Amino acid sequence: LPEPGTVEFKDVTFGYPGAEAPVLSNISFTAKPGQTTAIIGSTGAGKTTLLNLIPRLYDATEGEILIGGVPLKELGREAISQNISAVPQRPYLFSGTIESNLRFGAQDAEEEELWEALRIAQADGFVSEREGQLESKISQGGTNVSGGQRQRLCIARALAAKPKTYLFDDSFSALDVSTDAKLRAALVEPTKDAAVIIVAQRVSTITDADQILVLDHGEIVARGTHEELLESSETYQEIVTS
Ligand code: DUT
Ligand code: MG
Repeated sequence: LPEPGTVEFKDVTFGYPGAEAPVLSNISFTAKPGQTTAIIGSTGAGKTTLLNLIPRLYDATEGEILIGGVPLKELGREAISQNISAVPQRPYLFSGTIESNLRFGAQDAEEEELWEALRIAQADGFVSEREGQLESKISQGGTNVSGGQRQRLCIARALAAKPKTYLFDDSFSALDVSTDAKLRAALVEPTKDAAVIIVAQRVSTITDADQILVLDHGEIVARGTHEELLESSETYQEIVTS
């Protein structure tokens, strides 16, 4: 059996209910623990849709997705939520405290572990400056923190859960280039045994990924490392220079 946390797509095709054309066609890849798999492609290419199939927000129309060698449909909701942390493209905070938001998926974490997650996510600074710190109130939807702060709190929440698989949907885009670089450097150690799948807009976020999948109109049109794709893929070259 593949290692726990491994994500395998086997010839996956998906169309939204009621839509005529599929949004994803014949997607096959393996994301291994200890590796970063990056997905890049223009807006509407199907990147978010692909990630959303992993925690079963939707089910594949054809083909199969396996986690640690087990088909998603046999895994059960609880195992899925315990093993996979997803940071969605529009990260969501619910009304409560910073702590209650971080504990979603990490109920038994020590307070020190929450701070460690905040440090990695480059969020410890602004949390420690807020009155009440971990007890500071978050309004419904997280409207009383900035977009970049919300993104980092959601990354901290994902880290606190210590999953085997991480899904980051464009999670670094609201950060300035320097915070983005610091955060990704800090992520290396805590995610080193997990399968990490990153959707990115900025090529600089993914140049060191173990494999990059180039998605275009719902198909993987090229794959490889940054250096390989610079040589082999016109679509990738266009993304890099755009
Ligand atoms: N789509 C739907 N219904 C949905 C979500 C998306 O029909 O609920 C369509 C819109 C688009 C395609 O699926 O034509 C792919 O959308 P997705 O959000 O997966 O694209 P993306 O690659 O994540 O785009 P972006 O870079 O803008 O986030
Ligand atoms: Mg998207």
